[in-house]
Amino acid sequence: MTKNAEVAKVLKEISLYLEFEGKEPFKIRAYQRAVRSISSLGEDVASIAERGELTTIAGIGKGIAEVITDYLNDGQVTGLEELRTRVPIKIMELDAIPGVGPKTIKLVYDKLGVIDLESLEAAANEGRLAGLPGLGAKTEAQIKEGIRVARSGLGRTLLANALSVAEDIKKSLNQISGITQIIIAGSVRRRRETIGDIDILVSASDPKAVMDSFVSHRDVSSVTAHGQTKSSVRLTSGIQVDLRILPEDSFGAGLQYFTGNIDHNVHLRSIAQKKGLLLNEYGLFKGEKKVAGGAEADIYSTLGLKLIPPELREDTGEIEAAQSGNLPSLIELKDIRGDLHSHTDQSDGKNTIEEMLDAAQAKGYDYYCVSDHTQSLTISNGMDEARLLKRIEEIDDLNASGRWKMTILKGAEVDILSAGELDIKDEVLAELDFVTVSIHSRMKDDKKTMTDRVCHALESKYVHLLGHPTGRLLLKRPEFEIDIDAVFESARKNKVVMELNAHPQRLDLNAGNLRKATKNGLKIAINTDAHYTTELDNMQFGVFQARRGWLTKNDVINTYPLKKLMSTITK
Ligand code: DGT
Ligand code: CA
Ligand code: CA
Ligand code: ZN
Repeated sequence: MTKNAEVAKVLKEISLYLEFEGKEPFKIRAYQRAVRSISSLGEDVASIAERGELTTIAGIGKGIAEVITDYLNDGQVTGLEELRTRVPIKIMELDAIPGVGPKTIKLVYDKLGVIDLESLEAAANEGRLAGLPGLGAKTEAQIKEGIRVARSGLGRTLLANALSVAEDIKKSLNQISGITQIIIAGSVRRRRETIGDIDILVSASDPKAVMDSFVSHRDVSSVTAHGQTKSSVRLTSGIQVDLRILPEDSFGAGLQYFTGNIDHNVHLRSIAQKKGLLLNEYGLFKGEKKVAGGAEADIYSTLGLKLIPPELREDTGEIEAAQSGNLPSLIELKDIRGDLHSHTDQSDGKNTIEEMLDAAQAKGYDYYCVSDHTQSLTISNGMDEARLLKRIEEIDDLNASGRWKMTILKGAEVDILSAGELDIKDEVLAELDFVTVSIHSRMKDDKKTMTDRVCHALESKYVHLLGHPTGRLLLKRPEFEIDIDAVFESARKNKVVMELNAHPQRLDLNAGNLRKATKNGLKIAINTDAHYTTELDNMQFGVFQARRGWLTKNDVINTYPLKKLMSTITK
């Protein structure tokens, strides 16, 4: 699926330019829709293009299909190249700043000649934004904060994108004969939410063949290093990949070292020192003698540690836990028995309820909750009470039909209004099996307002789950201001479960908050929030994040059999 993210990025850039130039809204929306559609395709867009079937993709008409073909042919889109020449701004970089969109970009370009993040930052620091029409001191301050957020994420890629790229490269390298080991290390192996670069480790009898194949992979746009033991390339998607060849008897030590993170490595090295040993990427040594190095597990066991799952290796207590034999037994994907947050074409999902249920059944789930949006989310075609009641009847019929072996749970993702009220009446909420509440509006509320609002919503006795609790979108939108400790306390009192939203761009709660939540006695539900059948696959990213948050099977309610699940959420 390596071309999808790239094509989506190009279409996104075109949509930004169209908006920048004040083109017709329908045209802009068409591109935006195409971006969403391509990003969640279950198949490589290049294969679909090869079959000449681009226009069968939802939201892709003839015009956009031609643009995609143009890009796939030579990595360029003629019209986009013209735009970039005529208006030489880094529009994607600027748009990635929270609070900055095409209209602001146009304004600061026209008035101040701002072309990239750096020149925008200079203008903001000199107070030149505040004087512009429609831009006050407050917006200027917000943009400054946005720049800070954008900088911290600059050059990083979502794990989901990096992982699919890395696995694609691994697959093609695996065809070379004489490869004995190949592992994706670094932050990808630790399943960090975002990835700086991809680190691949190989052990092979013919290193030269591996390196030659690597630097000539079809997705490589430039080669930064091409050596015997290390090569680095940049892909057309902009992602950098390092490949290292390790001798067989150092592979475990190299794997340990290049998995990281640095803090974990430094701590491990100090433990080695205390034992009179030396640890580096070639092995664990006592004087001249190598006492471990071929297998990663031997490095840890020789240091008196249980093998630490890569997701925990951040030096946040995992080394101490490994010393005392208290490492958690982490949740696994196979433990998941159902999904408790999903959408259909009843609101803003793209598939029918039957299609979603077929896809959920194919996952082998015991239960599946359909939870479309409610009325105040008008842009998502949210349901009012009448529609929701009709949906409830429909699900009763679907359950009775026996067509699906799993239990279909009646749910909704109910909007939390400005003072924490819910936008569906209690009598109707009472008819649902599982009620999720979420914030989708007024995300700029101050901390106290937002905290009170969420806590108030959790007090409703019909509420079971708080959806995507901090509202962040990775590399795009920071968490909203909220006192998460107060929310956890309210959730504990009111027996409300916290969501770990598995969407690769959300992964909300984050790892630290997950740990804190379970320490506070809360339960978690890992949900995909799927809007397409293919998005049910995102469950794996939720489980990765859960593991980074030290969660065990028992912490997560959708590992429970249905009966236990229902009794756990009953108030
Ligand atoms: P990233 O690429 O920013 O998402 O994060 P990582 O963790 O993949 O970092 P990267 O690619 O710079 O290096 C891969 C691993 O190599 C890192 O997790 C730990 C190890 N490493 C790199 N530099 C050092 C270092 O100076 N000291 C030690 N002890 N380990 C290092
Ligand atoms: Ca890396
Ligand atoms: Ca690296
Ligand atoms: Zn949702």
